[in-house]
Formats: sequence, structure tokens, C-alpha cells
Amino acid sequence: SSDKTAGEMVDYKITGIDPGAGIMEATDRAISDYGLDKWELTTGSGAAMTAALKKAVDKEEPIIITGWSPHWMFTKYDLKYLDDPEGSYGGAEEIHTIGSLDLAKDKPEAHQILQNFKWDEEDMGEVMVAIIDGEDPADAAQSWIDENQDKVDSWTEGVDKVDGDEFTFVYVAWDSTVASTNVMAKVLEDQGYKVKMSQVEAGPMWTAVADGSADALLAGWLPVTHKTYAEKYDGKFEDVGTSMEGVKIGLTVPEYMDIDSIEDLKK
Ligand code: PBE
Repeated sequence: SSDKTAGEMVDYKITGIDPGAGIMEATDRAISDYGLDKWELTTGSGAAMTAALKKAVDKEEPIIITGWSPHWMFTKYDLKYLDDPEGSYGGAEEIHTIGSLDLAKDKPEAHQILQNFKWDEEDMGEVMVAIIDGEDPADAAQSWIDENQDKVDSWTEGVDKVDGDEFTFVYVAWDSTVASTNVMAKVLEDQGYKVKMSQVEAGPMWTAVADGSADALLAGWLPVTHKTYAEKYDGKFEDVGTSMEGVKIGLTVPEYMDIDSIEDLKK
């Protein structure tokens, strides 16, 4: 440790991701809730953030990032969340599958599978780690499916096959979402769908499902992370199901940093 404050150590900079991400809005809220007037949240992307994290960890330098789990960064590095006594980041979040209002009527087979879709942090972690270790996302998804056929069968059991119907997922290039979307794209392809994966920003992702130009998104983080989007499009989408429980967002630092709480950033 040093005599410097956390702010001095990182130049009062929190390394963020894409501006539309819910965690960015939550971080703006934290800056205001904790009175972090001198602090700045930088924007970029998930990939730029994890590149900055790797660079810092390699040199054991201080860094503060917008983290979330499940994410492979917690597997690859020793990291900790900063305590959040004000609750700016909410508590235990869930990942919801969000469908267009026409989904159940127009594509009942896909709707049923998405309703059944549920996996855990370890499952998603296996796909994410394979991708970050260099595997093509589609191949990583296929390997996971091959090794977890029982789980996949439990999602598709009793659901009729279809014959080339089109299905569009919208997703953001967040590592967790890349993993889930690639897996479910394969699952729906095996069911007979012709699946398109359209990569967009967070706002347009919600808009596409709400206006029906896409069928579903798999990264509806609720109740807090995407609250603003869910409220904006209230009544224009179906909350199809919860694919994972107990997920989390928050400010994240390497274990070697001598701070434990967002309150420590005020010093
Ligand atoms: N995330 C991953 C997203 C939701 C999924 C935490 C970066 C967000 O902040 O909107």
C-alpha cells in the first residue's frame, strides 16, 4: 500500500464500458450517491476495459472498473467488488429473456424453449472462458451443448421442430451476452430455425424487441441494471423468463488494492 488515496492512485478515473450499458447508469448514480465529485467515468467497450484490466494486473497497478458476474475476468484474475452500502448497484440481479409481444403467437416453439431456458454461472463461465481462450464463439457454444445435452434436452423436450422459420436475436458484445446468445442460437438452429444474431448497442437492443424488429434478447438484467429500458418500453415486450439468478454488477478492483468500499473513494 502507499500513502496515496485511491483517487490519486487512479487519477480519479473509473474505467467503464459502452455508454448504453446499465452499469454505466448505475455508476453515474454511485458517483452522485457517494459524492464522488472529482471522479470521472470513462466510456469504451467491454473489450477495451478488460484490456486495460489486463495491463494493470500484469504490472500490479491500481485500476477501478465497472465489473459484473458472471464474467471470465473473475476466473482469470483475483478481483473483488467494492462494498456498496448506499445500494447504488442494487442487490442480487437476474438475467431475463425478453421477447417481442408477437413471439408467443408467431413462434410458439422458440417461445417455449426460451421460457424453459435456465442455466447457471458455471455453465456460462465455461463458454466465456473458451471464447476468451481463443475459441470461435459458435464453436464454444457447440462444445458446451455437446457436453451438456441433458440440460439442453430439458429446454427442448416436447417442443415441435420447425422448418426454417427465421428468428432474430439482438445482443450487445458483452462477453456474458455473447456466450448466452451463441448457445441459444445453436439450440434454436437445432430446432429448425434459421437464426440471425444482430449485434447492436444496449438501447437499440431493447428498441428492436419492443418494436418487433427482433424476436428476443437474452440480456435483460433486472430489476436494477436495465430498469430504465424496461420502464421506457413497458407494455411493449414480454418478460419471457429468468435464465439466471444471483448475478451482480458493481465497482471492481484487483485484490491487491487496499480499498474495500465505494466509500473509500471519497478519501
Ligand atoms: N452488463 C452485462 C450489462 C448487462 C449485461 C452488466 C455489462 C449492462 O450493464 O447493461
